Amino acid sequence: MKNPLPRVAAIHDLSGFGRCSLTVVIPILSTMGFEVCPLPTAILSTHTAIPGFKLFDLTDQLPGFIDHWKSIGLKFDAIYSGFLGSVKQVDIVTDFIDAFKTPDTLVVVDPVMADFGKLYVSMPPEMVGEMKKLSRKAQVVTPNITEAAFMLGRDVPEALEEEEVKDWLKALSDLGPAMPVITSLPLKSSPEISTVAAHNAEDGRYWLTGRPLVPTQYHGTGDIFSSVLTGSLLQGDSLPSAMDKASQFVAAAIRGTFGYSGLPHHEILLERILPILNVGVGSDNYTLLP
Ligand code: PXL
Repeated sequence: MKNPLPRVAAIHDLSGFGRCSLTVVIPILSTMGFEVCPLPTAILSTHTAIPGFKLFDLTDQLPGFIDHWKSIGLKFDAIYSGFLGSVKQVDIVTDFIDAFKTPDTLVVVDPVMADFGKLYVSMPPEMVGEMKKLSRKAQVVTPNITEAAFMLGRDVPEALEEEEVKDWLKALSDLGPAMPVITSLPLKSSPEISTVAAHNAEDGRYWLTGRPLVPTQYHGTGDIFSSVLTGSLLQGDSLPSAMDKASQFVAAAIRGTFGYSGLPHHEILLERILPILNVGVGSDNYTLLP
């Protein structure tokens, strides 16, 4: 019998504290109606922005887990990868995609490795080339502007003109993924907006959306964005609708957290906002880049 719920293989780390990766991927995709099968890449005490974090790398365990999944004939409607525990895991995830992808499988690679112009502390510089390699396997990639710059070998820009945004997206799609989506994009014409831009190489169109910037930074918002985007695409939404829903949800999550004082670790109060994924966020608000 066909699985009554679409199934997602979620290849991310499990951080015990700090609401990121699997602790946001699972609740978001479950709330959106999907069965999530986590393939943990590493187990951490907290995400790597909290000093003193402990990381247990699961590289050597992954092949055995994957072989077992193969032996029981598991099938996936989507494969969605994020934070990897080692450079070696790129080949493992590549093999996983080759083994489990069918013509109907959505493959999303979030090349989690950097933000605000810098690699995360656990990331070796070789991860940049490796994530670029992995992106070739995906239909959708979701780098933030720092990750996009690193993957393209460009400087992290202060701000971009709309024409330049198109060039960045085209360059990313030339690496392989038909649908690159860049988050936290600084747009010259809208400095007060946290902009998201996307391209669909299959129809040649470019899309923009965004929400007003809130003067603070939270961890895990990229993971929240990519998870909602993945869920929305699996629900059948178009690329601009899906990126807009994800942008709206991240904005709602930030606003639902920002009003509180005394939250020392800059994490999103996800559980307060999850139910709106079921009632639907507001109407679409995206524009076509001419
Ligand atoms: O949110 C991205 C992310 C995921 N997983 C771990 C991280 C980070 C960002 O810092 O440290 C472990």
